[in-house]
Amino acid sequence: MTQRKRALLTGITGQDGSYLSEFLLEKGYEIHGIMRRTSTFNTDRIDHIYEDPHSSDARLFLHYGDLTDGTTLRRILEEVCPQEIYNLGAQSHVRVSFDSPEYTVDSVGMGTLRLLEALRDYQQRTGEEVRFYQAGSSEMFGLVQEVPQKENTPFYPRSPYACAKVYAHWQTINYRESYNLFACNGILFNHESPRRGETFVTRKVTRAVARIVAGKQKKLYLGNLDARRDWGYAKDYVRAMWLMLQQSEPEDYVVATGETHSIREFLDIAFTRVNLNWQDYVEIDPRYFRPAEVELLLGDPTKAKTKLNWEPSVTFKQLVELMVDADLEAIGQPCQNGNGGPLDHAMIRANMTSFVS
Ligand code: NAP
Ligand code: G4F
Repeated sequence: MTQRKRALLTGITGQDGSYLSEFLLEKGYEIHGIMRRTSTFNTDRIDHIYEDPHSSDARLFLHYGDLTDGTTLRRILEEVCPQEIYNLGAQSHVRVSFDSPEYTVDSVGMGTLRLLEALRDYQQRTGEEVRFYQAGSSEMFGLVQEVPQKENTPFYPRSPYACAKVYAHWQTINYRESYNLFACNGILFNHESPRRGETFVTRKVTRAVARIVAGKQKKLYLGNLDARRDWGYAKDYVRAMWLMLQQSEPEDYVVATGETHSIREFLDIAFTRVNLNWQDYVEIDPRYFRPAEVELLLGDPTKAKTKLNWEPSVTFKQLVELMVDADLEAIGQPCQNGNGGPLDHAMIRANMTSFVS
């Protein structure tokens, strides 16, 4: 009987970790995820696929660990003996990285190095190949040196987070070249979903739209509305991660849609979905400005399309609308994707009034 493949994921409780776990389970993998111990449950995104580990059918296992704790990472690697590692764990919020630069760099930069070191020793000792995926970011392009950005576009990081991702990127290449590791960098542009963290701008907007409709929120405070991002759908992007590790040679890939849109365009589609005008609700709060901003990101996914045969399946408008609909549904409001007609403007106003009173 052929043994099923085992994958080890850091960041399994995050947006991408949850989608990648679903994807790998469908492919027949056994999944081992590293999660942080927290005082309240942090497994919402994976609860639906979690099975009692005592069950003989269980294929998803969780291990307590932290990217800042190299001993534990090493121990888990030795225990699990995976064929593939996906390093998705990170303090991934760019604005927060300005407030907590040391911790961000420790988890993102040093965390990757700790994993690579553990992997290098493991592979040397056992002779078993373990394929490694590093979750790189378009933030590394920062003050962009070329439009659109490709695999060989020079980096110009503009935050502690992006500097740490650049460090992790080059360490991954360095370990590939020095120790013959099968290690790939995915340079992923922004990807979103209903599982996106609530403080990233897309989810902040779609969640606010639903709360405004439900009368639970009156205003939405945002920062720079002129920034442009290449936004795709997270489910598509985890497929690209897996594809990278199935190739004959380890290489680095840009994963993007090849379209860029401003926050204003995102707002337009999100509020129009519920027949509202965003200008009536959005206010600027300078505390959401960043000490250094990344104004424009636009990726060139040609290499991923040709070599991985990867394509995004969701358009920008579909992405915004599916996120709005999911947040409406979560808050118990009728959404646009069912058989109901457009939302009733009067009902929204009524809800607002009841909130105010
Ligand atoms: P996310 O939702 O913020 O998830 C981050 C994950 O990392 C969570 O599981 C989090 O655990 C975990 N984590 C945080 N600090 C950790 C630490 N010290 N040790 C171990 N785990 C830690 O991020 P995502 O959107 O899924 O992104 C996945 C990866 O891709 C990240 O590395 C991110 O930087 C990178 N990336 C994301 C995008 C994007 O647009 N989403 C684009 C490019 C690159 P908790 O649940 O306990 O917080
Ligand atoms: O949604 P954001 O916080 O995402 P950002 O900074 O682009 O980073 C995300 O994508 C990266 C890939 O390029 C990942 F590596 C990273 O881990 C993360 O997932 O902000 C997007 C833009 C920024 O220009 C920001 O200044 O939206 C602008 N923005 C305007 N108002 C805001 C807000 N961002 C946030 N988070 N909150 C606001 O109120």
